[in-house]
Amino acid sequence: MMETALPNFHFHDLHPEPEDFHSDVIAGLRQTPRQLSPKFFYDERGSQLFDAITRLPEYYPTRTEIDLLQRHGEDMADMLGNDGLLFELGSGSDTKIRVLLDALQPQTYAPIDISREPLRLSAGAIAGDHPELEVHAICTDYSKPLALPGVVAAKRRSAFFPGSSIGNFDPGQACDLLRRIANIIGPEGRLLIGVDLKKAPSRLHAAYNDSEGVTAQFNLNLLTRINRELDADFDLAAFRHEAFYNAQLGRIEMHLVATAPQRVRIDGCCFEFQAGESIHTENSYKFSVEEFQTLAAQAGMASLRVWQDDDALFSVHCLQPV
Ligand code: AVJ
Repeated sequence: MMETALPNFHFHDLHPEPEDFHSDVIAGLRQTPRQLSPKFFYDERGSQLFDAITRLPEYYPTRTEIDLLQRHGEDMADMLGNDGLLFELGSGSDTKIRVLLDALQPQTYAPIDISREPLRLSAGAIAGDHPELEVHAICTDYSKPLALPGVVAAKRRSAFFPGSSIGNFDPGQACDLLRRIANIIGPEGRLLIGVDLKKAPSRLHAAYNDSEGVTAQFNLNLLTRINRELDADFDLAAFRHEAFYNAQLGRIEMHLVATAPQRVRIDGCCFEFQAGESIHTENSYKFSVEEFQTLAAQAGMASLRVWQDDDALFSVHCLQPV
């Protein structure tokens, strides 16, 4: 591949366990209620579908966050500082980092993602377009403890964690993840993090039940991936997408609901589904500014600045370990 020949592009494959998918799926489907991790959505097709979601009229987070980065990029760059090392967690799409790189001039950009080929492509393209930037792409699962390659250890460090991906984690896990990020960036480091805000449930509902059914395809693609990679026989026509706002827990929940009783085989294991039984595939927590500041404080981070749009749809926080 041409990108790998670029002198400023380095790819560190930390080989996120391929067996994880197999055992996580089997273990998750054996639980009551059944569940699958949203980190598995992003195979090639899933990443394409997520990209399509970000362009939907109902899905406000991506365009609102990009607009915040465009409007306040200089302010953000002032908070993060130039010439250092910028990590990015879960860099599925490169649009946001490109906007940030227009304002910020880091010496090194180190995107971390579990999806190997999309990471290679987007990081390689950035290296090609920014010959002065050292790009160290790191293929690993950032939801697990990180052992980062030595080449990216030194220097003034900051991290960029856009998209409200933090909302995928339960509060306890989110706190652990923020703590790990704080350890990676160190006491002088800064974290720029996108956080989706609480708002009218109808607005949230529309964002996860789009009229074109793209979110439904994205959710159902998880079963397609299991069929292909784990030698399973899910009948996709027998599951439907469900997404709703759980106000008590402050989160959107996505489920795949069996529309009829059925039996599914996954690599020799048999699973029986009753009609109406669901597989919980994703949580997407929503925060007020104060709620997120409280969470950050529990992880040992202080919120130095918060940017939000005029309609209070989305926020970007700059955090620092305390
Ligand atoms: C990538 C986790 C931020 O929760 O909004 C979009 C994923 N799921 N539509 C989100 C998603 C359904 C997205 N995050």
